[in-house]
Amino acid sequence: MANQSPAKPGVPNSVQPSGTAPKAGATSKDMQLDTFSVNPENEALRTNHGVKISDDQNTLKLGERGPSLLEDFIMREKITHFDHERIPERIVHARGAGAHGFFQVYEAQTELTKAAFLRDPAVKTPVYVRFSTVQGSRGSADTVRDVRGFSVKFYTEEGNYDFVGNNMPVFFIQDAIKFPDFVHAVKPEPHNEIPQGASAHDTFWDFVSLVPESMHMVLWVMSDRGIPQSLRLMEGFGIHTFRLVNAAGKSRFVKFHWRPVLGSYSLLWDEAQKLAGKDPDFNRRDLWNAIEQGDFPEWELGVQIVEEEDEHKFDFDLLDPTKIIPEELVPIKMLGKMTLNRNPDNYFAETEQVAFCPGHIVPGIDFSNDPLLQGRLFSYTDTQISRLGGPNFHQLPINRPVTPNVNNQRDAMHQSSIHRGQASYEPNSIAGNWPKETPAAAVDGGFETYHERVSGEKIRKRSESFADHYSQATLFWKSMSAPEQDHIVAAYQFELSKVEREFIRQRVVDNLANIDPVLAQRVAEALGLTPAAPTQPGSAKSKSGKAGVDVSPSLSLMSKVKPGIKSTQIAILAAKGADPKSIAAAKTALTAAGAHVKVIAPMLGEVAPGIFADATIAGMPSIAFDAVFLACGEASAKALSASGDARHYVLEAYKHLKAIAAVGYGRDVLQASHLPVSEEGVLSGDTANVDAVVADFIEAIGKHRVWSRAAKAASVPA
Ligand code: HDE
Repeated sequence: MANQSPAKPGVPNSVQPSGTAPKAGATSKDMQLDTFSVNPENEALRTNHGVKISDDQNTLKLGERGPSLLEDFIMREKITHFDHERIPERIVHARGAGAHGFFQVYEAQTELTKAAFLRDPAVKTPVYVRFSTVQGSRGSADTVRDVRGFSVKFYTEEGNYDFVGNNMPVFFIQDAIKFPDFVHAVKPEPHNEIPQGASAHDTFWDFVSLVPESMHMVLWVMSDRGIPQSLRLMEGFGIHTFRLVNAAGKSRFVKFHWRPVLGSYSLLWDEAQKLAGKDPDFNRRDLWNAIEQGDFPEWELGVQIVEEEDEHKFDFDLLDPTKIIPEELVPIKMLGKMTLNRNPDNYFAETEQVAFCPGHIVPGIDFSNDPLLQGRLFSYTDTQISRLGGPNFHQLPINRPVTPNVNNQRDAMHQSSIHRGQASYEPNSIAGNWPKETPAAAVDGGFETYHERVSGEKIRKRSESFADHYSQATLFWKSMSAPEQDHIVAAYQFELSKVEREFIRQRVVDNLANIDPVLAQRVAEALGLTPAAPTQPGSAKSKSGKAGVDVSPSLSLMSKVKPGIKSTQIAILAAKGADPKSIAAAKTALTAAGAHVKVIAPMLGEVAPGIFADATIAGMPSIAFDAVFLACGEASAKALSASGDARHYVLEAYKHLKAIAAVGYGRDVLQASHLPVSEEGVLSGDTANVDAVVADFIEAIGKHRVWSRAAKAASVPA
């Protein structure tokens, strides 16, 4: 059947306001994006060239049974466009999720920088953020062990500033020229394109074990930081040392940090692996849902500041991207807060087409000579030229600054501006020499590079000050809590068990001996190996007598747990015959504390008068939740106790160190699962005491995991 045209006569079918934006509080970027959005509502179906289409069901044919006619410009246009709908995915960081929001500085940072967005607490600077994994392709799973990208485009009043960081504060290599080698090694292997979204394979471990500068970063990846529970709950780091420059031209070195307001948490490896199959979109779904539910993710932006004259006071080189500045040596000063409050309207137009580059900076921010950063400044714009099809990618709506971007750059693929005038060069006298340069100034000036004095020989050489590859790895290992150390050991054991060549496994273990003999020994045991004696032992103590620390408690995720249960996900496990009063009481208290509660049952439908299941046991497994509550009547408890899937649900939550609560007959399900009815993190009571049980449950969830249960949980089959 041909479509009936719903078009209103006289309404142009070009740029229409979208259905979702802008709302009250819209930023300048929201309003700019809105002028590009297209809303199909009440519009006639037309060709790309504006002709109304009367039949979108049938190709033009010679007779009802064909053949099809080349003349069919409507079919040809549709198929041709479809044939070209995909663009190359990013060579790294291909899988990502994005969101809109804003950044606001707490107070004017005039002494630190002349950057306008850091000088005025009244200004809300629009941002677009993209989080990503690194190794896997666009369709890979979210919860793999990997580094996460953390990119923020600030649409400032002085042009775009791109923060292009990661969720770990160091990197694998010290010099950009090694990046293609590193990426070739970590990506799926070239002969069979295996494995997807994983570093557990020979080429990765071959490369990193031959490049000891990677050892510190590899340890971070093997730690719980490699499997964040949520994109909303991970820290972000600029990694390199940058400069902030004030209006008087004074420069200071800085390291940038993003700290989630709700704290930082990670998955357990078993959860991460299962989620990769049961919900490969786990992290992006969580980000999307949080924003839709009004749980707007927030991060504080902080800086560690080092005065120019203190550049050489540390045990390591500030230009070496494989090193952190321990917070115990230089504390973080919080500058402001970022809030993500709007999901994108269109994944491709926004998240896929956004193009970041660490070279996009504004007056008041500048680079350091970190050789990894210097290489990145070139790579990012270069890669967009093939990924986004030419040098005009800055004209894509998501990439446009909210300032004008007038200059004499002309033409090229996909030019979408109509540049007026005859003079596209400077100097010119026929157009009054417009557009003109702006001299550098304290306010609203042109960009001026920091006047750094440098001299030296042209040379291809790594600085001696970059040579200690193990001490900070040792510091990281020593700063972990016991469960975190256990997880690191298990991660190395898992990854190396997937490496086919024994000489590579041996080389890794030998490298680990330089970090810590106990770490090396524990990893080696599971691989049937013996570590060699350390050749360049790292030391958590300062080797040079310069500033150093033995242990840095702020490196442990245990120090990041924040009180409260805001935005956690709680499952109420029930079956037909559940106890409606307990469910209602638990729901009310948990929701009031900021959690999101779902009733999970073997089947959809009513589980108690007026209470319906939100999802099934198979559809939303326990790994999708932070805690499990059992509120059963007798019949419900009987059904759950008899169900292997239901008992597995509770056992799995127990194994993953989650808080569990049971009231009334709910305790029978724990017993049927051979679990204790009461111990730390397992709360239970009569239905008359439901409020008290829920209060203890909330406190237990706030601790994130019941670490004291770890040894017992290891024997639970789930
Ligand atoms: Fe990247 N990196 N990178 N990288 N990187 C890319 O740019 C590159 C490095 C990071 O959400 C690419 O647009 C080189 C460090 C993020 O779109 C590419 C070197 C850090 C993203 C590129 C590095 C990062 C990228 C691929 C070594 C943390 C995703 C697609 C000198 C500070 C951005 C693209 C997004 C993406 C090059 C090392 C973070 C090829 C040459 C260190 C978060 O240009």
